Amino acid sequence: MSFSKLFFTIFFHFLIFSTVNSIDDSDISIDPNGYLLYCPCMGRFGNQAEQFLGTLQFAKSIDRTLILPPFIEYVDYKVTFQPFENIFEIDHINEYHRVMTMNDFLKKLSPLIWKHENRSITCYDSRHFSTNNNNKKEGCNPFEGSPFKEFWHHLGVQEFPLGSLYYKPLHTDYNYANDWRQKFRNVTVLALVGAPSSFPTNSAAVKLSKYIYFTKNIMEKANKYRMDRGFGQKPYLAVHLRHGIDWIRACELIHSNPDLKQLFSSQQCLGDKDKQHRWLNNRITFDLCYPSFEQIIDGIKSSIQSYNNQDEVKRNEKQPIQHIYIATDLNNESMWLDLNQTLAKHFSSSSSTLTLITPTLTLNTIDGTFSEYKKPSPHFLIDLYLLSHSNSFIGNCISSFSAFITRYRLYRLHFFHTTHFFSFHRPNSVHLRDEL
Ligand SMILES: Nc1nc2c(ncn2[C@@H]2O[C@H](COP(=O)(O)OP(=O)(O)OP(=O)(O)O)[C@@H](O)[C@H]2O)c(=O)[nH]1
Ligand SMILES: [Mg+2]
Repeated sequence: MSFSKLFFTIFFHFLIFSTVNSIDDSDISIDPNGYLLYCPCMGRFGNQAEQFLGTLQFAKSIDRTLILPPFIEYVDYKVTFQPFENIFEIDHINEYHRVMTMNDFLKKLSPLIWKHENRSITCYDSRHFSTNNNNKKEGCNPFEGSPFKEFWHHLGVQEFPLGSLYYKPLHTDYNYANDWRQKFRNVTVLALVGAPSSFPTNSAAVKLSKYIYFTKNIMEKANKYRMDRGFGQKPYLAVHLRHGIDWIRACELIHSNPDLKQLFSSQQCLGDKDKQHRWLNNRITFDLCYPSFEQIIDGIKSSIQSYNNQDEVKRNEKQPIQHIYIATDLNNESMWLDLNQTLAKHFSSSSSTLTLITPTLTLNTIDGTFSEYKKPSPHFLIDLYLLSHSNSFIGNCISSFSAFITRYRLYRLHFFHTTHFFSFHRPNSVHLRDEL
């Protein structure tokens, strides 16, 4: 073949290949059952992640493609957005139900099926914000309040010309699926002002955690951080300590409501109405929310002992845990020094030493020495990943951030025996294991 012939053959192939590719990209089919779009406008990551599961279950029950919203994050009190697909893999979620990224929807579908003039907004009933009766505007008022306004503006939506649709008296619950299908059969893109899921969500939705996979990007960042902090390849206990001032204030609710049966994500420990949860009558105690220093020490001691007492560890087939990773909403260095000192006393008879890895200090129990880690504290997603994948974990029964980790460990990784909570012992009689 002459050079010019070869050149044209290659050029031709390139032309065909690139054309096919571009056809593939733009050839996006439209779901005849329509789409579900919503603002994850309630709470921070833990709440949004839990309501995502309820919403996914709901989207399947009404048989619409779910458009994946970004996660809303508050950085220095400013609303910011993290595309869903930057955090979690969408292919695995697609195994359960049809989903698409917000980006794809806005770029490829919105110009076809969600043009400006076709947009309506849906809510349960009129939402009023103004305290002044004369200013009360009927409707979903989707731009009222934060992060509502920022969310729709982020999508490039300034207006819903078709106005508000109400779903009252229905509920955003899969048991009402048929009514939803009927009622909104003519609405191609059902845009909801908030997540169509309760919080906390139902126990069937909790199990959808098995479709949650972190992206390679998050995994690599977390593993790099782990190497940087000197415990790459080492087994570790990860603890989630919530003790910031806002958290303590939230825990105070328990003192003022002694009969409280549910608070935030307490169902991860105390169960819901599910028959399997026979410890339902357990009351919420302050210690579950805000464990004392002694309870933190007890939790760490018993988790390490139960891991290191395994036969495989004793036979040297598995390394013992010698690293404790502390993820927290408040980096309290004096507390880390106290923890290190107290753990040193408790573990003085064992031959091994412990290393505590906190956001800014790495401490050693053998001689109380510590070094400073001068780089920025980890982003909460790094903490989330490292807590989720730790060899042993201790969480907070009330925290929805902990609840993400608990669900992920139980339903995705099947880490039952190494998932613990501060100040709480799951009764042995109740084992979720059978259903995993
Ligand atoms: N980096 C980091 N941030 C955390 C940790 N725990 C909590 N946070 C931050 O605090 C937020 C907690 O909010 P949620 O995710 O809703 O969890 P929650 O436990 O229900 O807390 P509240 O919203 O305060 O009720 C997270 O989104 C993080 O920004 C942690 O261990 N590490
Ligand atoms: Mg929360």
